[in-house]
Amino acid sequence: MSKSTKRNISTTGDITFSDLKVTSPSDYAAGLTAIKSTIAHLNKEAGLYKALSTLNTMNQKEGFDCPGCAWPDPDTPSKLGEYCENGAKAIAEETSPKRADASFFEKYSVETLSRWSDFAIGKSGRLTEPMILKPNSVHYEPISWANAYELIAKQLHQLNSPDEAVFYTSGRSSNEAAFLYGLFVRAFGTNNMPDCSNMCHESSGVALGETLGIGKGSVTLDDLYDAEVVMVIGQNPGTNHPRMLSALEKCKKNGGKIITINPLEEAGLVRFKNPQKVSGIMGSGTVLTDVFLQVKINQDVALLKLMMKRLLAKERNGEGVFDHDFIAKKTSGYQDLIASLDQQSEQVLLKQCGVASAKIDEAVDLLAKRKRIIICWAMGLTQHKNGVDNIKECVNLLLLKGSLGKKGSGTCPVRGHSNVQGDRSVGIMHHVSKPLNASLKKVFGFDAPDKEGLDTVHCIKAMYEGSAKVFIALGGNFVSAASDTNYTAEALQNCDLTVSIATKLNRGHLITGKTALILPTLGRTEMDEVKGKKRFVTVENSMGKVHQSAGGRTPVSTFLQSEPSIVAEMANAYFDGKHTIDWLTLGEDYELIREKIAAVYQGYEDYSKRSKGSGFYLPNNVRVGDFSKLPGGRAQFSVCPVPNYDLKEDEYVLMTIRSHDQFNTTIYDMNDRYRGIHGERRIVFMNPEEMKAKGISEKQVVDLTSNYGDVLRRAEQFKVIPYQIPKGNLAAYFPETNVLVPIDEFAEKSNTPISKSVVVKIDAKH
Ligand SMILES: Nc1nc2c(c(=O)[nH]1)N[C@H]1C(S)=C(S)[C@@H](COP(=O)(O)OP(=O)(O)OC[C@H]3O[C@@H](n4cnc5c(=O)[nH]c(N)nc54)[C@H](O)[C@@H]3O)O[C@H]1N2
Ligand SMILES: Nc1nc2c(c(=O)[nH]1)N[C@H]1C(S)=C(S)[C@@H](COP(=O)(O)OP(=O)(O)OC[C@H]3O[C@@H](n4cnc5c(=O)[nH]c(N)nc54)[C@H](O)[C@@H]3O)O[C@H]1N2
Ligand SMILES: [Mo]
Repeated sequence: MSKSTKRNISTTGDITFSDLKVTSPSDYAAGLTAIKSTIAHLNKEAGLYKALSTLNTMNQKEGFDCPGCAWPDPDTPSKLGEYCENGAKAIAEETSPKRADASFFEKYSVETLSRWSDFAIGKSGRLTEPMILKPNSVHYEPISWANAYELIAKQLHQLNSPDEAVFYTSGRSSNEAAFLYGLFVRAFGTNNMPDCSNMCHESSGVALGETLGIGKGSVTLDDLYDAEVVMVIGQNPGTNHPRMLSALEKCKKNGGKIITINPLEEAGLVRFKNPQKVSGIMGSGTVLTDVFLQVKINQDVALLKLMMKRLLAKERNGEGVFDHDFIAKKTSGYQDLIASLDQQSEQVLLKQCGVASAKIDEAVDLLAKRKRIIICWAMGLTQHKNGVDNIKECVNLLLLKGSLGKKGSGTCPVRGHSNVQGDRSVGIMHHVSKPLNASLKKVFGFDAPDKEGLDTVHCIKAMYEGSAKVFIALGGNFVSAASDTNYTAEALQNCDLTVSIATKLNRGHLITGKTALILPTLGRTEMDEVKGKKRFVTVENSMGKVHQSAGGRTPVSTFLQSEPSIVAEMANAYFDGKHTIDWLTLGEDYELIREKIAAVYQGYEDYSKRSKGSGFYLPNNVRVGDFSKLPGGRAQFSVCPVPNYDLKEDEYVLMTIRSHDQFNTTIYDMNDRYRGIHGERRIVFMNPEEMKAKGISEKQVVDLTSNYGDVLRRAEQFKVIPYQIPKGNLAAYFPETNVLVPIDEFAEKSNTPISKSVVVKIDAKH
C-alpha cells in the first residue's frame, strides 16, 4: 500500500491478489459471448429489466447519448438498439441500485475507503446528496447546497489571484454545462481549465491544427463505408469503441481493406461477429484486418517513414502512387519531406520498428493503387513524447495520397469520452483565444483573461508547489487519471479546497484538499426537469456532429442537481448579483444557453432546432478541402525525427492500456476477456521468449520501477503473463501503473503524459 501524507490515505488501496485465470486470447470480438457477458453484467449490477428498458432508448433519436465512447450513431439507428457490450456496462454503472449516501459516509471514513480497491470504491454506488469533508475530519458529512456554494464562493474570494484556482473538466459534460463552466471561469478571471483532453487527444489537436487547420478529424461515418483502405493505428476498438467494428464490417463488405498497426494483435481487429445480426451470432463473423503490422511501442514514425519510402520508390518507378495535382495545388513542404525520406536508412528504420519487411510490402501494395484512405488512431499514437509527430506522420501519408477533402478519405482521431470534443468546441481550453475573448466581450460585456492558463500537468505542478489552492472538477477522477499518482496526490492534498461534481464515488473523493466537497449530479440516463418542464442537453460526437441527449429515468435522488444548474449556482454565489450575466436564468434555461453558444461560436445557427433527430455537422475545413487559414493557404507536410530508445539490458518500454472491463478509472469487472485474462488486474504482459531468457516464470510476482530525474517510482506486485508482444515491450493496465508515469515526461507541444512509453525495469525480488 502506498501512503500519502496528511490524512492517512492510500493512493492504491490494499494490494491483494484474486484468483487469476489465464486462457488463450480470443481471435474475434463480440458475437454471442458479448451478448452473454452483457446480460450477466446487467443482471448483476442494475437489475436486468431496468437496465434493458434504459438501454432501449440509448442512441435513438429521442433518447440519450451513450455515456461510453464518442463513436457516432448511424443516421438510422438499429431497431435492436444502437449499443454495445461496453455501452451497456456504462449504463449499468449509472443505474446501479447501490448508494453512497450520508449513512455510507458515516460508516466509512475516507481513510478506510482509500484502502479499498478502485473496483470496490466504484461499486459503492451513486452519490445522492452534497457532502463536505471538513479539515481534520476523516468522515464526509451532509451539507446543504446553499452552504456548499457559499463555501466555494468564500474560498474563491480569499485567493490572492484568480490564477490560484483550477477548473478541471472530464469529457462527459454536455455542451450546455461546459459552455457555462467556461463562461464562469473566464468571468472569474483565469484560463486555468485543464481537461481530460490534455491526457488524451491533445497531441491530435495540436498536430492536426498545425498541418490541416482544424484540431479535429475530417471523416464522417459514410466515409468509412466508402474507404478503399482504413488504417487503424494505436487503437483497440473491440474494447473501447465497439460500435466502430460495425462500420469497419460495412467497409469490408463494400470491398475495403484494413491495415492494423499495433504492438498487440487485438481481437476486435482480427474478426468481428456482429451481435446485431443473426449471421454474426451464429456464423464465423467478418475478418477485419487484412495486414497486421506488429510494431514496437512508439516506433510508428519509423514504420510510417518506411512505408512512405517504399511508396516513393514505386512512384519513382512510374507506378503513379502520389497525387501530384493535390500536392501541387494544396500542400507545402513536399520537397523537404522527400529529401528527409531519402536521408533515412531502410535498414535502420526496419530494425527500429521491428516489423517484417515482407509484411510492410503487403501494406504498401494495398496503399499504392488506392486513393480513398482513412487513418484512424487513438491513445497508441498520442501518449508518447513524440505524440504530435506520430500524427503528423499520418497526415504526411494522407497528403502524399491526396486522401483529404474527398469522399472515403481523411483523418479519424477516435475520441474517448462521449462529449470531450463538444466540451472543447464550446470553450473548455486553457489556451487564450483572442477571437473568443472578443466574442465574449461582445455578447456578455466582460473582459476575459488574456493570460495562458494551466493544463493538466502544469496545474498539478502548481498545486504541488502551492501556487494553486482551489481545485474544482466538473466530472472525472483526476487523481487516478493523471500521471505520477503519488505526486498528484500530494498536489491535491496541498489545496485548501477540492470540489468534485460527480455521479459516482471514486478515489478522487478520498485524496482531497483540506476541505473537500462532493456535489452529486444527474447522469446521462436521468430525466432533467425544472419546474415540471423536461430539458435536453446536446453533445458532439467524434465526427463533429451535434445532437440532443435526454435521459428518461427518474433521478436516483431528489437532491441531485444538473451540471448547468450547479455551475450557475456557483457563479451566482461568487458574483452575488454583481455581474453582467444573470447566471441563474442561464442555468435554468438551456435554450438560452444554446442561443448564447450560437452567438459566440460559428456553426451553431438555429441550434436547438437543428440538434433534433440525428443533429447537424459543425463546419470542417478539411472535409471541404479548404486550407486557406494555414500558412500560404496550404496543408503542411512535416519532417519529424525518429524516436530512439537506447534501452539498457534490463530496461523495457511499458504501455499502460485499458482492459475490456473498465472505463478509464471506473473498473466494471476484473476481466480482460479478449486478452484471456480473468479475475485479476495487477498483471504485466511480456514476450514469452524474453521471459525465458530473463528467467521469469508465468504468474511470477514482480514490481515495476521507473527512474526519471533521479526519482525511483515503484508499482508493486504484478503477475507476469506471457503474451505475443514485441521483445523489449511490456503492457499493463492503468490506473494501477500511473504511479510510474513521471510528471515531467510529456509530449512536446501537447503536454500529454507519456502513458504509452514509460521506460521501466522489472524488480523480481518477491
Ligand atoms: N469500454 C471503454 N471504452 C472507452 C474507454 C474505456 O476505458 N473503456 N475509454 C475512452 C477513452 S477516454 C479513450 S481516450 C479511448 C481510448 O481508446 P484506445 O486508445 O483504444 O485505448 P487504450 O487501451 O489506451 O489502447 C491503446 C491501443 O494502442 C496500442 N498501442 C499502445 N502503444 C502503441 C504504440 O506505440 N503504437 C501503436 N501503433 N499502438 C500502440 C495498444 O496496444 C492498444 O491496442 O476509449 C474510450 N472508450
Ligand atoms: N496511465 C494512463 N493514464 C491515463 C490514460 C492512459 O491510457 N494511461 N488515459 C487518459 C485518458 S485518455 C483520459 S480521457 C483520462 C480520463 O480521466 P477522467 O475523465 O478524469 O476519468 P474518468 O475515469 O473517465 O472519470 C470517471 C468519473 O467521472 C464521474 N462521472 C461519470 N459520469 C459523469 C457525469 O455524467 N457527470 C459528472 N459530473 N461526473 C461523471 C464519476 O464520478 C466517475 O467516477 O485518463 C487518462 N489517464
Ligand atoms: Mo480519453
